Amino acid sequence: MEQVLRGQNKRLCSNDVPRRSPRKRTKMEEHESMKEEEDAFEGFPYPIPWQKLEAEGLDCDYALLFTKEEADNLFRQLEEEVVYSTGEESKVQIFGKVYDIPRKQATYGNAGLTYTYSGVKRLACPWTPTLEYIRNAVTDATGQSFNFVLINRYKDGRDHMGEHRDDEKELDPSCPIASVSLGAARDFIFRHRDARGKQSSRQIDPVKLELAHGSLLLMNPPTNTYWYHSLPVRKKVLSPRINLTFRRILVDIKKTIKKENNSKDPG
Ligand SMILES: O=C(O)CCC(=O)C(=O)O
Repeated sequence: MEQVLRGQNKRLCSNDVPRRSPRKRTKMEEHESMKEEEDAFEGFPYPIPWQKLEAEGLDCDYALLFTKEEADNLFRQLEEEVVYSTGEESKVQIFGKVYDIPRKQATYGNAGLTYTYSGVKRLACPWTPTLEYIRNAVTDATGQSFNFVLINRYKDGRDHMGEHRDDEKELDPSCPIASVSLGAARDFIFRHRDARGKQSSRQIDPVKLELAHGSLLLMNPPTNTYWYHSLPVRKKVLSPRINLTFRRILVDIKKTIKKENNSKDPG
């Protein structure tokens, strides 16, 4: 299960990725850092050292966005600020049957936005200061804007997420999905749509990576057309993890214009 990384051919592992460091650097470190910046993926406005992850129809970028200290603080702040769904909103519908989800979820974003997945419509709560801070850091690093975030909290390695694609019609298909991870490192697995199940039509190796504390994974188009992803159970993981997937929901332009016209003073 190997992934091809831009410019090198090595397995992606969270320890390989240099972090942004606030402490004073030695001359050698400065030199290394300048080299890293030169090697950084051109096209992203903030030159963090991205690693490319590619396979047939899969195009992802991975980097450590936050230092450990920053990531620890952000995790703590989110634990205070985020209010997770309860009742109907904390369930999913699969083939008409309603199930409790094996984790906690919350949705935040621009006013009035909704997102429907697994048969349940979710309304965005207003951005909190910490969510805005993280969203802005992701925008600085990628040049992409986001109007919505889905938050998943896994209390330990028993909480998980099954195989799925983020391919809902409401999502802007040209925008990557930006996944920020805080807390326990967890395995993340991509599986090609033609290589799922016993009756699969092709033999394509799954792509595995570990999502580290403070990391950012960009799932670029067309990844979510061809590849399913999951966060499997890992019983050895005893501590919590928060994952934030920043998305761009398509806003219905016609509805917005109609609303604006209706609210205009006729005089
Ligand atoms: O927690 C994760 O890393 C997975 C999140 C995910 O798959 C999703 O939000 O669609």
